Amino acid sequence: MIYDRILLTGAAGLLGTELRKRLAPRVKFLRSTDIASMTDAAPNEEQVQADLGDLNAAKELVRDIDAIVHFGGISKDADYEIIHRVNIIGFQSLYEAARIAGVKRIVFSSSVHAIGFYDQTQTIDASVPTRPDSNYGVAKAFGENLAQLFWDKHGLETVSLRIGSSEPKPSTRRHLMTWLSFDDMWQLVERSLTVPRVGHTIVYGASNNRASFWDNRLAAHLGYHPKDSADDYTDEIFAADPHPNREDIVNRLQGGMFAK
Ligand code: 15L
Repeated sequence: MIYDRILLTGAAGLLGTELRKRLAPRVKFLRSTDIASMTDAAPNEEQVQADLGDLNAAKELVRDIDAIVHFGGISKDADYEIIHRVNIIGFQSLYEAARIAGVKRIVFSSSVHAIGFYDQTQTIDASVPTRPDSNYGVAKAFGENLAQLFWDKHGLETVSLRIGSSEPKPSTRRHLMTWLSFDDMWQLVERSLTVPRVGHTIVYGASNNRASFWDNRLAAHLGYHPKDSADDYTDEIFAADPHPNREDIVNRLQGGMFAK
């Protein structure tokens, strides 16, 4: 990796916990932050409990930081007021604080839900217009746009990871297309912090699943080569759901449930 001092937001979450374990041994200094408390700090890790919605808190968090791995915020759909405070205002505060502090790069956990209204039969790349499926998806699309603005206007680089379903294992028909293993999720973050120049790159976050509705050729410069595959779980998933209703939005749209 080309950065020594990393801020990880959302560090107490499901993916944040995976990232803390993997980032700490590979960097000089890791500052992990979350609104929830954390334990078991690594020797080179500082843990800070903070609310991302506050610009002053964000300014403290980014002090002496080279790159940010931003996995913080609300991770499900919610009322617009909540999403607005945390995922929009909080996001903007973090970028503004990062710009002022001279942070070089941000790896942003965007989501399938920024494009969730595309049909599962369509193959899309990163150049298609966003089609959010929820308040949560609107905030992710906002985040990608803000990242683009900060690159164009201020030279602050971002890799926006449009993460599908990053879970210990795939468990639904949709996951056969959207699943992203934790190892592949880590590979995406590691590549995003290693490649010398990314500008603002949008990449789809899925493992090497045979069924896929995403084309990552526009992000080929990241050198992301997923190793895992949801295909290994096909029998299990078909047995649990032998006759999916094709009319149901969950089985029709890329965003699944969030589009309901
Ligand atoms: C997401 O963006 C959510 O954070 C996660 O909890 C899953 O629901 C995932 O999308 C998904 O759509 O599978």
